[in-house]
Amino acid sequence: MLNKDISVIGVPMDLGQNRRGVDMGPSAIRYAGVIERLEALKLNIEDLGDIEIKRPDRRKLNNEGNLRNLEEVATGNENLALAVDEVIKKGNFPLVLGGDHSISIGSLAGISKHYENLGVIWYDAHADLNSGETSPSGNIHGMPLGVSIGIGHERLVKLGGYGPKIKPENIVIIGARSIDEGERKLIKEKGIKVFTMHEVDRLGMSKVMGETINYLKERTDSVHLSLDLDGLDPMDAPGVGTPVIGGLSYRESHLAMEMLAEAKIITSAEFVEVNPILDEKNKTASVAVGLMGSLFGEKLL
Ligand code: HAR
Ligand code: MN
Ligand code: MN
Ligand code: MN
Repeated sequence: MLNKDISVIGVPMDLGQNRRGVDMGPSAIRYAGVIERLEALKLNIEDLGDIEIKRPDRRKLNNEGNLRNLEEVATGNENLALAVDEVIKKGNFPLVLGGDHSISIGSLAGISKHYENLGVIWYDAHADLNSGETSPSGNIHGMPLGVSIGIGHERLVKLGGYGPKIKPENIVIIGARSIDEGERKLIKEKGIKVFTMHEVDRLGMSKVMGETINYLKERTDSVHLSLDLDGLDPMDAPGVGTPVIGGLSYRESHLAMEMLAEAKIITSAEFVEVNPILDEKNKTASVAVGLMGSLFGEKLL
């Protein structure tokens, strides 16, 4: 990792989906020792605390236009975008702790204007390329990557005052195994690079990451890592709202982070979808913290 100055931002957001508890993700990750773990690597860590997320009366929330809690999700993400923007302005590395994956909309709004050609690694069981038109659930946490390339509601696509944020060819999705029909179409139409579980099985994680790193080095000037804990297998990361069997292992995930650390290409990161209510003794938060350790250069020997 080139940047040794890290700013941690928590986002207690659960409005991008239906299940309670993911708003406690930042607390669970802090409790699992993220600050201490990174300090042990001789990095300069500041913890900016949590972004303010409104706590509306759940009974009054609606699902207008198949976009659940659109206004609340957008407002929270505007706050996050401002905070992330400040962190980059002062030259720090933003490390964002979720919260459901809708927070990627705010992260990318704060990050992408600082670079000509931001790349994104989307480590996830899902492609998160839905819009109100294609989503089977209306949950905005299934839409942030689509929003980033300009597909979806104006309120989200233009969040932070500009958009789209990312070029489709600057995206690499890793670990996908639950892809909706509309997402499949979009992947083909836009030529988005995806290593599904099939490719991970066939090539192995070492080759997948090698190809990912080369691909992004050729065309981007910075890379945001968006790591959804449900990218991992539910046996290793049970505390997530939308688990999908047959995922990336704990070891594969550490290897991926270690290779990113060696390649020194990551300039910002978020770890999302940790839900301590659904977890087993904070296992998923601990796994997340371990992966952050590897991403920031922790070695076994
Ligand atoms: N694709 C489904 C939907 O749009 C499921 C979304 C998955 N949830 C997440 N995001 N955790 O990766 O509703
Ligand atoms: Mn996701
Ligand atoms: Mn997911
Ligand atoms: Mn979820």
